[in-house]
Amino acid sequence: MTVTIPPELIAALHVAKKVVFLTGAGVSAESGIPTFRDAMTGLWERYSAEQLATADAFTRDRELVWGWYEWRRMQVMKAEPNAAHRAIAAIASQVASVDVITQNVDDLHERAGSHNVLHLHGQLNRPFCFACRQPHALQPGTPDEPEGGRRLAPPQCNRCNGYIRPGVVWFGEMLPEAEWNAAVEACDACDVLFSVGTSSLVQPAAGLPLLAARRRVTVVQVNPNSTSLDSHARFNLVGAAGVIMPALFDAVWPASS
Ligand code: BV8
Ligand code: ZN
Repeated sequence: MTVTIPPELIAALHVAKKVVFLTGAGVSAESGIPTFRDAMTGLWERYSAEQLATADAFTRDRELVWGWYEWRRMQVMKAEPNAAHRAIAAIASQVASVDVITQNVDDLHERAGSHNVLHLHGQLNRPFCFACRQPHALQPGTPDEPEGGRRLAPPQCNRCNGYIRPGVVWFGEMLPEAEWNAAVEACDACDVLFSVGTSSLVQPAAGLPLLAARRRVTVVQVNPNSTSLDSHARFNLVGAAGVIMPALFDAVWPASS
């Protein structure tokens, strides 16, 4: 599939001083990580992500929720960053300032070489105690397989004996303040904002590209499907991030590719 990058976008990136990437589950799709709203597969098909990604679900059935997150963490450990993660990391060596803001809880941006990634929704590899919030050090190596394929008892806190919960932000929970403020600041100051692989459904993250759009800076969406951002983006690059992002890098910085 040949990807055409609009010349105006190439020109904008040649002079950009500050580029922001807001990414969602779609940027990890080509690493084999199912997106958040993809039908929940296999063992989890009768649950919806929205149902399980809540403190309520953990209170009701901590072993089911811990088993789901450990299964996801194991998928990420077995996955590799894809060409989209790598292109985003490579762009950081071409532009004065790049901020990567992600809704994803995996570490694939970091493993592709991106630095200071802002995780708005937490991280799978940062669990903490549900009761006293003390961080919990995970055992090295791949997590246990959930027993019977689904349930796994969460570890307990060595300070208060409370149950350890996944290090993610659940629905109804506040986003981490420092990351949120840094993300707003970056979107308020950027010359170009890319929204890559997100359905633009979850708030308040979905509002970030609008901070750039209302300043009339260049907003670029990379997604095979339409989202509510379509009408606010100056460029809608329709397709897979793993195809479009490397093609964009080659079009803008041919000498470096
Ligand atoms: C909050 C961590 C303040 C957990 C996540 C009504 C009722 C109830 C709540 C609300 C409501 N209206 C608004 C809310 C608030 C709620 C919300 O937005 N709900 C939505 C569903 C309407 N938000 C919150 O609760 C947030 N907190 O508001 O706090 C507050 C506090 C107290 C009391 C009241 C308010 C917290 C939100 C964070 C939730 N946690 N994740 C976990 O991962 O398990 S969100 C979850 O969705 C993931 O992080 C995911 O990243 C994120 C967004 O989804 P996407 O990343 O976009 O993934 P998705 O599958 O949706 O889309 C993938 C996209 O990729 C698609 O567009 C697809 O086309 C594209 N794609 C596919 N393949 C590719 C591709 N693109 C490129 N290349 C490809 N190859
Ligand atoms: Zn504790």
